[in-house]
Amino acid sequence: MTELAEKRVGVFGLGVTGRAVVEYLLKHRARPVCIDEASRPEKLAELKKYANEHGLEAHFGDIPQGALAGCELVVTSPGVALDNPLLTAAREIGIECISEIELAYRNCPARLVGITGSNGKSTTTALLAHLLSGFRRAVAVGNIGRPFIGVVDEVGEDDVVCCEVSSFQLEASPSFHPHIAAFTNITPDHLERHRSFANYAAMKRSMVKTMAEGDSVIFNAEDENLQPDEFPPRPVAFLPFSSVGEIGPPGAYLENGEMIVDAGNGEVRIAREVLRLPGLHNVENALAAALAARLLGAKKAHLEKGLGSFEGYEHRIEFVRELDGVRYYNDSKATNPEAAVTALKSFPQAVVLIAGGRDKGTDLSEFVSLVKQRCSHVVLLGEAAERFERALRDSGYDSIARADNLEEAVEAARKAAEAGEVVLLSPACASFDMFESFEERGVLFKELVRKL
Ligand code: UMA
Repeated sequence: MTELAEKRVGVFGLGVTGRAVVEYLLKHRARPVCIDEASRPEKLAELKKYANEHGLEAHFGDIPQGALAGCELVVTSPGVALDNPLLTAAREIGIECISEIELAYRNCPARLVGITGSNGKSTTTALLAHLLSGFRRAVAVGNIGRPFIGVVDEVGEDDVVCCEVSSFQLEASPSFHPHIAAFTNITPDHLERHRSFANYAAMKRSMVKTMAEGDSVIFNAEDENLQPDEFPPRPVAFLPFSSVGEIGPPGAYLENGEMIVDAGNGEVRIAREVLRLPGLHNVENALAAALAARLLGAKKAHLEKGLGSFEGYEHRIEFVRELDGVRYYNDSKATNPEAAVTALKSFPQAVVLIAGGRDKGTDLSEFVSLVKQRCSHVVLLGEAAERFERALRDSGYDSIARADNLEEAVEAARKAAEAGEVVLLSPACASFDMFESFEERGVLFKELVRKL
């Protein structure tokens, strides 16, 4: 437990994470000192309103260098890079700077599962909580959109916290210790922050650094970056999963239309078709979640019922509506090219793709190749539009339109799509050039599609 009463605690960033931290600190009688570097006037006005309503000491916009000087602890938001000058200055004068998930971990009595990877981690997190909730109390938190700190006071020792963990959150989490860690896959993402793929992959794998005897690491056996000898050495059990071929025991795999799951406590077989989510990537997510669920006591009946009733995750290949024989899907959560590739692979029909947003500078070769194979037309928007268009045209693909905003993009996609085709928003980019979050982008897309 962190003793917080009467302590001045810095809160860096007042987004979803920072606000949950503020509420926790106030409840535990600490004195939050909030800083946020936002500069847009509307955002500043909204931050000031929040700070006034909660009676907070707060500094916004251009923050004075010593703003955090009197704090005993600083809790940072994931979007704030560790080398931010204000954080560096705080560390230089001996102030501990930690992530929100670290603060939550230090104060959480529940069993903890950490789920990370470049893609599939939100679905796996939501699915695991769903599987567990058939027989014990479980919550899905973390990068999925609900901060971990917000549930710490609600859970007990017998509950399970399923925490989706991003590489950003791991940066300032020295003692964060899941009892079970699951890794879906690692492909290049967030290189603008981590500078190289090697750094990014190592940051992800660092989630196991505190794990101990009796703990388990679930990993995708087909991913060369997730082999056991790539991880920091720890005395843990490694449980592989594979959608390609037999593995283990212990392990989980797909064979002849069956998902075979053995976490070292007996084999369970479940028909592939029980799972309602499309695509092989969702089989992988299900295998990972099923292994974790078995370790936490799920029986065959719990898995069967849970896998069969899971509807998927909002903003991830989410069906919106059918109009004039065209099916519209919202995949706003696809914030990198690999996620968009996965989405494109899950449709047998031709796709009119809406893509673009804040560019992360990642490699586009596989994305370009999938667009050429699967897309009848592409509508590009946002900061990335230029680079994406160049990459596509250089490869000989030229059924491309540009849109200034999402409304125009939806309209252009509607005009281009023919009956039997799919219109898919799968941006392959972050949303922050035009939206507050991928959720806001997805919600607007659905609204626009429903109005067509
Ligand atoms: N800010 C600064 N200085 C900075 C950066 C941000 O002052 O250098 C301020 C901004 O002005 C803003 C606030 O900090 O007011 C935003 O903080 P944030 O960017 O950490 O965002 P939150 O709203 O707290 O949302 C974060 C995650 N955002 C990021 O990692 C960028 C959300 O993941 C997560 O759902 C939420 O915490 C709850 O845990 C989003 C995401 O894109 C979905 N994640 C990446 C991904 O999935 O690929 C990692």
